Amino acid sequence: MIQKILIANRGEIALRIVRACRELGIKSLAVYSEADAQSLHVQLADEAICIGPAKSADSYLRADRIIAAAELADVDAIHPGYGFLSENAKFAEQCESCNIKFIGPSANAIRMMGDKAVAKDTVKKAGVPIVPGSDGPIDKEADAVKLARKIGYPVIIKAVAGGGGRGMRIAHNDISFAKEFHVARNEAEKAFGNGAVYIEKYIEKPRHIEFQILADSHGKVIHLGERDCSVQRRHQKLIEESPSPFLTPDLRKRMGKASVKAAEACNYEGAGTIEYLVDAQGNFYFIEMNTRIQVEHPVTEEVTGIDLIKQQIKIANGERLEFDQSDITFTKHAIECRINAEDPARNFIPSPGTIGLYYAPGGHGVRVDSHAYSGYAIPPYYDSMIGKLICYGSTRKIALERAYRALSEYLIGGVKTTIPLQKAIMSDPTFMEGKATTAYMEDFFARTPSDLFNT
Ligand code: MV4
Repeated sequence: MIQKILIANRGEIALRIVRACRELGIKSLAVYSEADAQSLHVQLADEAICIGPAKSADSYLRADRIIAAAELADVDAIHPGYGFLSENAKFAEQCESCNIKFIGPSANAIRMMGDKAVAKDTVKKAGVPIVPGSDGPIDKEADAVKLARKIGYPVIIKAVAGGGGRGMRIAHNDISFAKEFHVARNEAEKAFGNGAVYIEKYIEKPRHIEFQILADSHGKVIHLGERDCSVQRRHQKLIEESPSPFLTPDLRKRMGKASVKAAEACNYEGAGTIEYLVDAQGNFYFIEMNTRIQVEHPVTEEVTGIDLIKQQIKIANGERLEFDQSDITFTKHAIECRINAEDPARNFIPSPGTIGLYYAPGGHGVRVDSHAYSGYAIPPYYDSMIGKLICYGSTRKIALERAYRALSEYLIGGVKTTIPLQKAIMSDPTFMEGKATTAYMEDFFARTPSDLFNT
């Protein structure tokens, strides 16, 4: 029985896990870097141990120090949150070898889904649609052109060692293919020290839609619906919502079934997310599986009423899921706006500093997951996200209006934030009509005067 959990993370997700532990009557141990000594999760956890200097490489990424703290405080489990070591198979194994439960899937599932080629092969065998393309890396231009013709232009050339949008080139015909193929290989070699590339059918202006999965250790797997994460800037999600304004009930059912099959194919345990690209015709293609809880998990929590962090802990405790697929209802609409301490007037570079006046919005249908407070010094060493505003209601229109109202109330003095940008998006007709694809932000910035979100 898990009685004490070490939280191997920081910021709002560490606070989120402290809160879930508190409600479950489980003790929480916060680990923190010297830069986070005044962070809220340190103050609210039952116990706290400093594991090193500010730099993540010397603290939050130091598996040895985290496990030493776990042993010192005699914890039963470690919750990795997201980022840092949350998808590090070796760390998961180290926890298990020290008889500490890693709250997440097996190291094997992390490893399988962490290798893009193995992940695609695994889900393809389970009958999940993947983007048509080369079977792994392709290095002869003649073979590549032949395949490009077979797939049908346009095609996208991706670096094997790339990811997150880095090392991608698009070709529209044989002529451009020859050029882009070599450019992609040279850029990959320079950027990642690995020039291997693969090709796929290019999905034009796709939506990025992901499905939340929950799987217990007794073989039961269910899905908790989707999150539309198409509004991204430079591959960083800005807004996530559920349900997707684009999915039809039939498409939702088919994608939900595919997601459960993907999780079953890797003997998944815990909370996981299957990511897809969806084209304008409603074809969906697997891109990757995330073997961790995600930043945007509150969107699913507010739509389904299920506390995902508590579920992770219960599953790690060996408990059976207490619901069936038929019990999962999608009666609300939720929208999450990520609040980053970034300066829109300076191309959204991080804007660390000390928060002055701080007032979080509230009222019906408003949730704020944040570790910010008045007087908090935002450290410059970590991700610039300082909170998440989740607004929900019985319809998308209510959720949208509520988000705009809540953003208008949200006061964070002393630092620049993305609040003005979020307000501009919430009142943008294209977004309000549910027409945003992954091409939306580029189009938004091209047509929106910057003084609308630079205030
Ligand atoms: C694609 C694509 C279109 N066609 N693959 C970008 C990062 C990585 N997650 C996958 N990405 C894409 N892969 C094919 N075959 C378009 C993107 C893409 C994208 C995907 C999801 C969310 C935002 C995106 C922004 C630009 C491009």
